[in-house]
Parts: sequence; structure tokens; C-alpha cells
Amino acid sequence: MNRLLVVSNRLPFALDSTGEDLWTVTPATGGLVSAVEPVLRERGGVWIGWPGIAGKIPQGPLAEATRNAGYQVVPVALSEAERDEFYYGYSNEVIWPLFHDLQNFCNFEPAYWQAYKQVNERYADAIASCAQPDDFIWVHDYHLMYVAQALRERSASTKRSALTFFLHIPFPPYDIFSKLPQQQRLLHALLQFDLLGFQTRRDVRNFLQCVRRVMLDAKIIPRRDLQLIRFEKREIRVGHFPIGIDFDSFESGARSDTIAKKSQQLRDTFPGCQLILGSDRLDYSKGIPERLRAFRTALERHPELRGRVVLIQVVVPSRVEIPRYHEFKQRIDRLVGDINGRFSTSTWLPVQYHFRCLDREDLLAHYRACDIAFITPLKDGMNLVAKEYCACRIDQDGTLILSQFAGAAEQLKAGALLVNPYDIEQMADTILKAFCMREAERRTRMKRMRRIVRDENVFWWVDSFLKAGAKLARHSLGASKKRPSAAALQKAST
Ligand code: GDG
Repeated sequence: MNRLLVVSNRLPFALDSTGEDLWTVTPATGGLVSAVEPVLRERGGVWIGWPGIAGKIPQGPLAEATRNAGYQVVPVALSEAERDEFYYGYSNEVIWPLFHDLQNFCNFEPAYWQAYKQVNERYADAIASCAQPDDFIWVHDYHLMYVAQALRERSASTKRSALTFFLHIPFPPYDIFSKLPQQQRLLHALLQFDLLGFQTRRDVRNFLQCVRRVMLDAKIIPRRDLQLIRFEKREIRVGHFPIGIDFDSFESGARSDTIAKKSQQLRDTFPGCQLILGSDRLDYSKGIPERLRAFRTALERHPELRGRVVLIQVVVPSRVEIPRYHEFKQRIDRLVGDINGRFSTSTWLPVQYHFRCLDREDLLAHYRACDIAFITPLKDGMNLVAKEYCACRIDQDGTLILSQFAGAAEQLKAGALLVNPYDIEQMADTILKAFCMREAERRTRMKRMRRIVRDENVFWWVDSFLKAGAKLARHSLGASKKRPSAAALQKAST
């Protein structure tokens, strides 16, 4: 088994200074960490990433934080300016909104691209400094799309390793992608990987369409499983690998006595009500205001729901330093206030709103206790909350209302009630439909979804990706001599 070398923007925890020589270590939340951490913990390997603080990294607290991780951690340091222009800038003001089809939220500041390349080069240096020839190098997500190009320009030690990449967020269609000033340079950089993984068929289709339109020298050869691209005398494989969750750990967690007790306590707090759950990172792509508006419309149009449903909306603080996120939170606060102000009675508060991260036990208790999960991102790579909800419904009951634009819809459409998150009235009526659904139908649907979530879990995801990578490693080894020169790559990147 080759050593796994995972590279992502963030490490699975964040260091924070609380005074001179005082540090706190907070576990990171978010889909990438939830998925990749259990895999590295089980099979060991190396995780390269940024520990979340600008400037010098304190070695003592880092060693302390990683002592029992089960894998080696290699930190990458970023200065404040780099964090601002690479992380907040190009990654989160350009790529994130654009790839979620929200181009009006983009700030195409030209200086961001240089910072993006520079920081990607830093990650490439970190890889080059610790990679061994047979390592499986697996780069993750939209912050690091330039890493393979940077590596090919510099590193001798990775010559024999296959370079692979997985994009956790969606890949947009050509009409949206073509707004990106660096469209050609970015595609060129992505085509320096040997294997490119996307969440869904839709993303693969979009990516190939962009390659076809922008990279006129690339030849796409359609295949049944992994698509093949011939470019600059190399072969690149492209496939969809829908990310999963650690099903057994969620299911057995939800079965425990502690969670059973907590879940019952939660239900007892709202007697006679069906509980609807929304749980998201604070992000405009997650469709939280649209969901609140749909809930408000449901209470307006269907008075029979009043006093009979409660929406528990958990919003996990995220990227709060970015002004747009701060304004976005205020919008959510106002909507919650409006709904509760208009509809609450002396015994019923329609929206229970938590602006914090629940601990794992509370999260599982919420999944187990809630009758309906209401998950309506405007666009989402996958959405693990939807899968975690199914895994925790050990009674095989519960209804999932899911955005048709979440990657998870491709796998869960046979069981979920799919909605268009921009259609407030349709979502409102779907709440009523879920509220009225008979037990037999709920169970049939939930069983279908649980089967998929169990079978296509996170270990299945890793296996299928590694298998695809293992096949191609042999090809790349042969092909490596034919790779373009560093000078040619340099020319294409500027
Ligand atoms: C990106 C893509 C893709 C949520 N609330 C709490 C909490 N969470 C955890 C969930 C879940 C994770 O956060 C969120 O994962 P998502 O997949 O929903 O979303 P992103 O963070 O945007 O992840 C996404 C994912 O990468 C993986 O490829 O699915 O499309 O955007 O695991 O459990 N965790 C805790 N308390 C909470 O209140 N502890």
C-alpha cells in the first residue's frame, strides 16, 4: 500500500493565539475534513496544510495538536498578506462564488492571481520536501488548483509519483467559467495533474465542455468510466467520485444511549411538533435566507402548520472576517426575527436559531430527533449533512428535502424530495408534503437513501479514487519523460 500524502489548504485543526505563548487548538469543521480525516487516521500517511494562523507557526503547540493524530502533519506557513490575497482573495472572492454560479459575488482583483500562484508554489515546495517516489499525492480542492504545475516546474523528487486532484465544490458550466480572467491558465494548470476527480457527472461534463472550448490543443477521448484527455503529449484521466461519509461511525454514534437520551430530550422540548432541521456553515451558497423565506411562506399559505412544526436552524460560523459574510449573517438574523415576531405564540417559537458549532453528540442527537431535514443549497459540490442525516436515522424514518443543485441529489434522488432552492413557493409546499407524508412512504424513501449512503461511503470513495490513481500511475511513469519542459510550463503560466 503506497503512502498517502494528502494536501489541502487547511489542516484538520486551527491554532489560535490567546495571549503570549498561549494557544488554543480547535478542530476544523467542514466537509473536506469530515471526509478525509477518518481515512488518514485509519491508514496513516501525511497531511500537508495551513494551520489557520498568519505568520510563524509555533512548533510546540503544533506538536501537541498532532501527537495522537495517527498521521504525520506538515504545516505550510502563510503571511497575513498571503492569507488575505490567496485565501480570502482569489480562493474565496473569485473561485468560490464563480464555481457556485454566483458570479455577481466575484471580485476579479488582478493581484489575487499572483498571490494564488505564489502560495500554490509554497505548497508545492512542501510536497517536494517530503514526498517519496511511491507516494500517492492527493491534492484537494479549489485553493490548490495550481499545485501540479508548480511541482512540475520545480521538483525532481516527485517525478515518479502520480499527481492527483479532487475538487470538492462544483465545476461551473462554460458560460459561467468563461467570465474568469485566468480561464486558460487555470485549465492549463489543472491539466498538469494526472487524475482529476469531481463530485458528479454534471461537474465532469462542465469541465470537459470548458476544456473543449478553451484548450484547443487538448483532445478529449470519451470513455465509459474515466474520460481521457490528451494534452501536451500527456494523458489525463477525468472521473466523477461522489464523496461519502463514515456511515458506520454516524450510525453507531446515533445508536448510543447518550444520543438516544439527548434526542429524546430534544423532542420533549417541542411536544406535538414535527422538527425540521437545517444545518450549514455560514455561507451564501447554502441558501439559508431562501430556506427561511420558504418556511415563512409555508406558515402563511398553510395555517395548519402553525404550532405544529419547528425549524431548528444551526449556522456554523465560517469566514466571518469577510465583510460579505458578516452582512449575510445580519440578513439571516433579520429573517429569523421577522418569522418569530410574526408567528410565535406564548407556547410556540417557530424558528430555533443557533449561531454556533454544535458538538458532535448534539449534532447526532439533532439528526436523530428531527423528522425532516431541509437542505437547500443554491449549489453544492455534494453536501454531507444530507448523508449524515440519513445515516443517523436508525429508525429508517424521516424525510429529506434536498436542493436539486446539491451534488448529493444525483445519488439520493430516489428517496429525497427534490426542490429548486430559488422557488420559494415550491419549497413551502414541499414542507407541507413532508409534514403530511405517510409513514410507509417515508420509510421506503429513507431505506433507499440509507442503502446508497452506506454502500457508497467515504472508504468506498477513497478506494475508487486510489484505484483509478493506481491504474494511471503506471501510465504516468512511462509518460513522464515526455512531459513539457519547465521553460514551456513557465511560459504558459504567466
Ligand atoms: C465542502 C463542499 C462537499 C455542520 N454543522 C455542524 C457540523 N457540520 C459538519 C457536518 C458536515 C460538514 O460540517 C459540512 O459539510 P458539507 O458537505 O455540508 O459542506 P462544506 O463544508 O461546504 O464542504 C461540499 C464537502 O466539501 C465534501 O466534499 O460535500 O459540497 O462545499 O460534515 O457534519 N459539525 C459540527 N457541528 C455542527 O453544528 N461538529
